[in-house]
Amino acid sequence: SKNYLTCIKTNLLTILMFLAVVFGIALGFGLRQTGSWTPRQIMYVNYPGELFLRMLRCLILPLIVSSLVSAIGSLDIRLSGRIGARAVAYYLLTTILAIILGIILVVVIHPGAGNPDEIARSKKKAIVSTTEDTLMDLIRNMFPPNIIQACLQQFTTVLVPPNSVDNNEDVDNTTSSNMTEESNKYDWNISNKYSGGTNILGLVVFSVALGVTLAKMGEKGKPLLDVFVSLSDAIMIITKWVIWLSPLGVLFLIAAKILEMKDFSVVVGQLGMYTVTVLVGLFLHAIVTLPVLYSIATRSLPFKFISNMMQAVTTAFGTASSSATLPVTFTCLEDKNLVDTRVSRFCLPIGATINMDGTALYEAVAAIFIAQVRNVSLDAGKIIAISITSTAASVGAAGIPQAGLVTMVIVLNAVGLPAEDVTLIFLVDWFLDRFRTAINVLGDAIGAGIVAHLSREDLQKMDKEVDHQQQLV
Ligand code: DAS
Repeated sequence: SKNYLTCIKTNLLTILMFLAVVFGIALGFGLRQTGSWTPRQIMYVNYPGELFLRMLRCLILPLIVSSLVSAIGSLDIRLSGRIGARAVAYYLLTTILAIILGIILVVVIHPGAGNPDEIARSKKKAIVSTTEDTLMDLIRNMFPPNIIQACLQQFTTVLVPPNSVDNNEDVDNTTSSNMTEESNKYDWNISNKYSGGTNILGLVVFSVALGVTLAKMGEKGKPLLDVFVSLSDAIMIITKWVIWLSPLGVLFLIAAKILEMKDFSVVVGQLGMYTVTVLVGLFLHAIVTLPVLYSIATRSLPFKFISNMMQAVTTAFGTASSSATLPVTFTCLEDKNLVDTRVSRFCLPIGATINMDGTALYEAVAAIFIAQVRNVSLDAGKIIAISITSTAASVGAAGIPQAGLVTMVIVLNAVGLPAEDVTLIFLVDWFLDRFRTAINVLGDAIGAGIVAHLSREDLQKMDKEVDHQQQLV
């Protein structure tokens, strides 16, 4: 009954989200009938949505840092170093394979064929960045000069909207800070140096380092680790609140976007192709990448193992939440696939938090799709930046509905795309969330199966030690 309660609660959110999208579209079209809207008026319609987006951005920093530090810090390096190492190696491998698959598909299918007016706009402001510039910038920002300053910068971005001063444009004080008359639209592009996006990457590197350090410190690191664990729980609760607000935010964001949009058929066509791209990617990852890895690692066919997990996969699809599905994932893995509980109890909670192949693939595809729609050219350096930040975004995303949307802002910021462009994919996010969550859970389960198989000698050794201890007593 608890599962069904969660299921209804989560579906309530999805139903609200769906209604918000429908009413947002209706409101947008309704307002368009009343005549043309000035950018300032559009800004007023968009304002509630802007507040919602800033709440999301406010959460990202503590969400990423606390979930990373608490998840990695809890890896009990001493007791199960080898199991932990195998689990983390599997998580990184499958996440990177998912991202590569996603990038190949979104470049080949090219769902976001450039809008004519976007092409004109981007030509005007094309800032040529070469691959090495981006890579140098990326590496430089992995180690921000001062972590505290990076944190403060991130929060000031959220609390005090900066004037979007581009490198080559003076802010014209007569118009409001974010209006640029000649482009005759609300200029969303809050320049990257304010957004703190690149600093988030640096904070991810710092968080992993801190997590590993705390894990190695054992008892001495426990007080600080406990702080991060409770911070992570607290942020998860706040994230849930904000996500409950998302229908309201989405309604106004979509209405404003529709008021602003000119050529519809292009956008609807693009979103359709984008959805197909993500679904094809998730499907291939589920029927090719994961089963092949399982067969290579365990020298056995994956069909029985995967069919035993189907109840968990469908629960994940229904709840759109890896965390809510955990009880079912445990049952399927331990009772049906007979995976050693020492491995499942270790891998599943951490996997549900940091191993999200579906989300990683989705973030990479979405970022490149938005760049295509904006007709922003992405050089190899930016593609690498998207890969790294998509990994970080999937690791940092909580196992709750629409978590991938919250951390999407990191990926967009890292390549200088306006965070507000998340609205382009709101229409389909609640739908795709189910599929990527199902893949996340399948990936966690297959990971636990592989790690258990590869660790059987270690587990037998642990058993012998325990028996030996018992004989001594
Ligand atoms: N819904 C998240 C999960 O539970 C995934 C996501 O939002 O991307 O895995």
